[in-house]
Amino acid sequence: MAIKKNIKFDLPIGGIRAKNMQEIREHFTLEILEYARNGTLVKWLRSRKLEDELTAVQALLELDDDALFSGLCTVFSVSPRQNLLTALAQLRGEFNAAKVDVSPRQNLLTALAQLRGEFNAAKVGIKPREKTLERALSELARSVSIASNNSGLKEDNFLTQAVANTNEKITASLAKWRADVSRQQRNTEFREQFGDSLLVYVCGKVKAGKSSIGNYVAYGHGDPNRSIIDAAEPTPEFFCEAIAEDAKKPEAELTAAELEEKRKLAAQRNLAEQRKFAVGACERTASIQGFKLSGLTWIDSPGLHSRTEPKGELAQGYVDAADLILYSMSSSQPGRKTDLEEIADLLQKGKRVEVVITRCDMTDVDEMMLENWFLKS
Ligand SMILES: Nc1nc2c(ncn2[C@@H]2O[C@H](COP(=O)(O)OP(=O)(O)O)[C@@H](O)[C@H]2O)c(=O)[nH]1
Ligand SMILES: [Mg+2]
Repeated sequence: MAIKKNIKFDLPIGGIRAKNMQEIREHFTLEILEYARNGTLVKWLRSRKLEDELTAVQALLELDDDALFSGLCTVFSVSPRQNLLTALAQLRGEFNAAKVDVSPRQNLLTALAQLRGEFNAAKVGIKPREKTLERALSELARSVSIASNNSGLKEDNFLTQAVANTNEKITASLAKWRADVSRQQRNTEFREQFGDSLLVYVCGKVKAGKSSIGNYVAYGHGDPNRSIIDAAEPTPEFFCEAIAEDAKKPEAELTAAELEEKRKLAAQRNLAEQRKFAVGACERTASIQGFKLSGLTWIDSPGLHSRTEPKGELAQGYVDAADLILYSMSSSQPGRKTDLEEIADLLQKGKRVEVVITRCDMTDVDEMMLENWFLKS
């Protein structure tokens, strides 16, 4: 005959682990109902040898939830007032949890939806203005060239050299303006792929928490499971782009190492199809992943200074076109020399950079080792 073992265990309830009836009474919450239904309460009473209560609870199990709960209140001598207070405390906890869930990300989504509307409205007037600007620049260039060729002055006139110098300066300024305009246009064309949304580019070292932040913005969760992904509303649209030059060569021309890299890239692309960023992945492929959500395009760069750091034009294109660069650093190793150099470089390019410190919730192993070392010495 099998012997039933009644191993003692504490009942997690109302934020504590109850060892006796009094602790349950003082921390009584609706959790008790679930414990009664799934058999945990019966096991707990049996393990504590509380025979009378055990019999009473077993007799209640046929009842519906309301009757069962009020019966459990009687068994545990919980007064209706106490009952009310615990219900209120539980409600407050639920409100707080809901608040945490809704506020920052929901606010961001609302702001982004609004932003998309503003982008669309602004776009309507941009094309004609660009054409007007282009016409004015061509007209100016033509006038300068006519003026420089027809000054009407004799070659030995002392003003001839002054006019030539001035024209040279004007021509140089014009060339610079034209270069600025065409760079701006290239950015605009590049940006058109993103539906003119707010472009956020996340960079930082490998394991700095970049992908987790991206997933949080996309789904409200750092590493969402399938059900969170399927239920997401609005739905982020994930994409992946190869930036390694090798990725464009025909397979027959690739070396074994390049082929391997290409295979990894395909795996990475697969991850993009998973509709989230891979968290904790050791990035070894040069690819850029991102998602579009409402008025936002979010780009997750592979870690900077990683072995296959992207130096391609595409990565640079994203950086140039980005409205905001989030520079992520782990709180265990913030502000390393290379991080600061990278940030200084971005700031010099006139980019708006915000630093995000991740893993603030964690005690680093190094800190713990240091503490132990101090204790020992
Ligand atoms: N505890 C904690 N872990 C984090 C945090 N951010 C990221 N992680 C973990 O750190 C590891 C690396 O994160 P990941 O987002 O893949 O970094 P990435 O390489 O910069 O994209 C993963 O195991 C994450 O779960 C955080 O704020 N707190
Ligand atoms: Mg990552």
